[in-house]
Amino acid sequence: MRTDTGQVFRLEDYRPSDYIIPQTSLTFRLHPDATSVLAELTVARRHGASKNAPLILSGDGLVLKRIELDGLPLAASAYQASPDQLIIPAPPSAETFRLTLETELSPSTNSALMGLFRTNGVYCTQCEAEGFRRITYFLDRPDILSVYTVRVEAPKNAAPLLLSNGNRQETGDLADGWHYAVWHDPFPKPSYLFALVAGDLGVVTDSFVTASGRKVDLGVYVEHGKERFATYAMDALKRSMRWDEEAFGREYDLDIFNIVAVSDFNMGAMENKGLNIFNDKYVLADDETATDADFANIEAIIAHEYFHNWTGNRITCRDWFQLCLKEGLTVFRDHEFSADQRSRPVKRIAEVRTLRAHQFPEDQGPLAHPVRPRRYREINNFYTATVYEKGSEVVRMIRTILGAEMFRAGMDLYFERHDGEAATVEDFVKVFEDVSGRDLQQFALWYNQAGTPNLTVSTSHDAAKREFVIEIEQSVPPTPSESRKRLMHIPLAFGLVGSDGKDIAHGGADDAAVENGVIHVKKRRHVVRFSGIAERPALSLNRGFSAPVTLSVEQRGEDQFFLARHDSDPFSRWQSYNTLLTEALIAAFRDGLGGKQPRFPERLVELAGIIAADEELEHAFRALALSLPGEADIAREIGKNIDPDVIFVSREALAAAVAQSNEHVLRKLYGSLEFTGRFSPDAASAGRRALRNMLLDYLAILPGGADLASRHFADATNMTDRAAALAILTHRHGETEQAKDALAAFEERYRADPLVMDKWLTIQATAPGAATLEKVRALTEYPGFTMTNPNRVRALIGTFATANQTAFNRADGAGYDFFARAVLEIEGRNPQLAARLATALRSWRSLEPERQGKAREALLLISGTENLSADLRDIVERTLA
Ligand code: B3K
Ligand code: ZN
Repeated sequence: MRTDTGQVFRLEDYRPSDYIIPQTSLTFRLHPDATSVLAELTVARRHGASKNAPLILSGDGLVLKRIELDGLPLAASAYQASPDQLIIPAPPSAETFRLTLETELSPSTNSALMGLFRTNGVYCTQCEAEGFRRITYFLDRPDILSVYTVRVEAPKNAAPLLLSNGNRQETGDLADGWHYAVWHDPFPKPSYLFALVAGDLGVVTDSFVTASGRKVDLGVYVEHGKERFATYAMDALKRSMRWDEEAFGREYDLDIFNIVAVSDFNMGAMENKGLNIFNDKYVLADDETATDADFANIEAIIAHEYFHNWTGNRITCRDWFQLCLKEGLTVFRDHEFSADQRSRPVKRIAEVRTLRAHQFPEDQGPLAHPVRPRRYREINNFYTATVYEKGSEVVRMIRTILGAEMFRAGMDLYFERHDGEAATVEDFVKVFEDVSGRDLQQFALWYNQAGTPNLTVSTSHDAAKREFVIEIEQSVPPTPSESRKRLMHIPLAFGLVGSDGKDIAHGGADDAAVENGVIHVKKRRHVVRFSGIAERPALSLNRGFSAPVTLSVEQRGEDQFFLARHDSDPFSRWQSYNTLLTEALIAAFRDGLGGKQPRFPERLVELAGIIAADEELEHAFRALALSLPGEADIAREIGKNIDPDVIFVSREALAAAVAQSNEHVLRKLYGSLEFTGRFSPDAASAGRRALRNMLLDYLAILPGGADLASRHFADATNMTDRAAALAILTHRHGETEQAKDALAAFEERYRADPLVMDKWLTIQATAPGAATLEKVRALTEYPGFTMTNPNRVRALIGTFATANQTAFNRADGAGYDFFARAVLEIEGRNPQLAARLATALRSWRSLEPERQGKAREALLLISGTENLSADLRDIVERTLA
């Protein structure tokens, strides 16, 4: 269905609808290609709306079978129905009336995975953002809150399980082997939160008693036989429910909470009220099939969707421009949850790495948009790192500015004031202004202005005056459709670190803009003077990554080394070392362009060994510190004229230098971290594995490396170690028999498990070097691969384009061409998936000229295709603009 009208939606055009739909009753008679949907809508004229206002409902590819008003068939002249719209020009003049609609759907041919579709024989829905209109005509917008009653009818043998939102009211048998269930959700909700699942699934059940003593029945539904893989998800759910009570005072509100795992899904998961639907990748796990990263993702996503019950469902968004109101906030909440369940500093470092890897390039490229966009053509293309991740950072900054207690008071007020409403970003900011008495208007620019602010910082110390001065200058680069930027309020946590490694208790700044260890930068140029500072301190800035900015700090290398060892803020300690590594890699890149061999400062290389062996640091922290900036990170820092091959060589040279000069330490540590006890996915055990696998990555460079990795693979007792060894073998020693044997053994063992085979696909797709393209092309023919399943596509094509700098960016352009054709093939079936994949080309302008030309050709190949979906056209045209 092509519904690209080229229409642009604008924030300033928002106006309430003339009608509302207080009650919605739906009856589904399920059939693979002829499902009938009967919608009985109670429609009311909104207070103050004109009696002459037409009723205009949205559809998407619908077939209308029947229409009645207040129980009487409607004359053909009294309405206009097209697949995409239903208009009743002159609805009854009564304040309320009943509209009955019957539509017919074909779930089994719905390959876009929006609306009602089938996956592995299971009926399943996805309505966010605008999928409900593929089920029935409706006021399909988030500010229309309705109470839903849903009756599902299906043959008992094909679909013994019938689920929808809310509480189950009634079940019973029907003629001809059919049965039914009636669900009622007492909480008014927008249509995007509607869900239905019907099929034959296994279940893990449990229960949870809320803080006020109500018992909630919990279910995690998975394919039969996979129940034992769902226990971790269930455990994560219960921990999330408890945590939201403790951290935010939020209790669950229905008698039932269900999670269903399905194998064809466009995203990670969906927070439908009382019935979360998940990509099975984020539910199923055990030590044999899931890595530590998988466990952490499952925990985070289970939590995220559960937390939406309050931030998203009880309080929803007035319109889709406000998406960050639920997404940024809920990401912030799941980050805090994971930080509490695991190691806070390690979690923070990982978050910042992700933000920089995904959000920074978005903010610095053609797809840049504010956390709250002002216009869109296709809302599905705005479920972005900016809305989610930067949106979360903005919430974190509010907490930094207000302090934890005041922040909590603001959240309490938000829940109290807006429960049951469709709210806006302004409403959210206002609660914090109201509880704190602060003016957050300048701060609110973070929602409205795109681009990553840069701070240029210099310092000076006057020993005679015992004065230390910091000068900070802010600038926000221009982004598409915003060439001039306003000055922002940037909260910068900082410390002045003395030569003993302790923070200096300075006499205070001369400045009201410095509060509790935070400099509030609000002007273009900000000078802070500290008095009573006898010796020159090292400046530790943006501690904990208090603001999502880039820093250009004029800093002595000496200070950076010192902070890397002694900063009391663990994030900043990691940051200092990472900055040193990045600078060295950029220098090596420049040498490489000039044909010179890369050389690295000895101190930097030695520090890797010192950090690796520092028993005072957590294992996971050490693993993160030792993990060199990725090729894409380096490219982003260089910014333009990128030659990915030269970056690759520089990075490899640094890795080799670290391995060679620290061989003894790394080997010893590698040996000592071997673990033979029972597997546990907890953070400490995962950290130990992460460090050992990181050490293996270095040791594999040295003579005998292939044998060592091959032994590691053979001895592995869990998926984390097995997958790590396989990746290292394949990436570093791909041509060896050991690598080939390991890939074959892995395939032999996991052939029947598509989620595990996704790792096998990804490992091969991310092997560096031009030759990988042919490998990937060949793997598209692998029997376990299919272009119809989003997980398979992301595992092979997606990672090839986003995590293989050298092969994707092959100088001859063959990587781009292959990718563009794959995107077009996918687009015919699933526009949303294709559009998401296509964003992999967003940084094309930072490449060197030849590659730029080739990438542009690939983009033009896509944009020149006729009849492109709105989703893909929007991405490609903005990318080219
Ligand atoms: N709200 C969903 C994402 C919906 C994406 C629609 N294109 C999952 C989440 O963020 O929790
Ligand atoms: Zn979300």
